[in-house]
Amino acid sequence: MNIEQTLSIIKPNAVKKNIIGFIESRLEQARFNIVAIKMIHLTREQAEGFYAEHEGKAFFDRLITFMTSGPVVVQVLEAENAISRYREIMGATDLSKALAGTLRYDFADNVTENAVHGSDSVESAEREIAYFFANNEIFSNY
Ligand code: RTP
Ligand code: MG
Repeated sequence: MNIEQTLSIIKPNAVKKNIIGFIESRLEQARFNIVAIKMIHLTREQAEGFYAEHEGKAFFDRLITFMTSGPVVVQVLEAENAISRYREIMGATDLSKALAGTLRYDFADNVTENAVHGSDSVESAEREIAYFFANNEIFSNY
């Protein structure tokens, strides 16, 4: 079994829509275990550090302004093949390309305000989880 952990963020637009529980319910139905969770309002510095790979891109400022516009839920999901499976459930970054039944199809407002984040590789998952959580805040089942 390839058990992985991935970092998930419920972004400010989804928190404002009052659908945190709805998203968590879908994730639990899909057999993800929530093994760490907190709500935070990111500072600009925190958001810029988290999205450092996108610095210099045309959408960077818009992304940082959005991600600091309200509180987010950051969490660690654990499951078999969690990284790719969670990205499938999120759907495409661009709302117009997201498949029906995905979280972004249902809850994204546009390409920037796309409701959820998920790590895109084992390396980024490790970096992103450590960015928000200490080891003793993660309650792995394995
Ligand atoms: P994420 O990192 O948030 O899970 O999303 P992703 O991998 O699907 O997309 P990525 O390319 O990493 O982009 C990070 C976030 O930047 C915003 N974005 N805006 N053209 C645009 O205006 C644009 N492109 C990306 C989105 O919020 C995206 O999730
Ligand atoms: Mg990404």
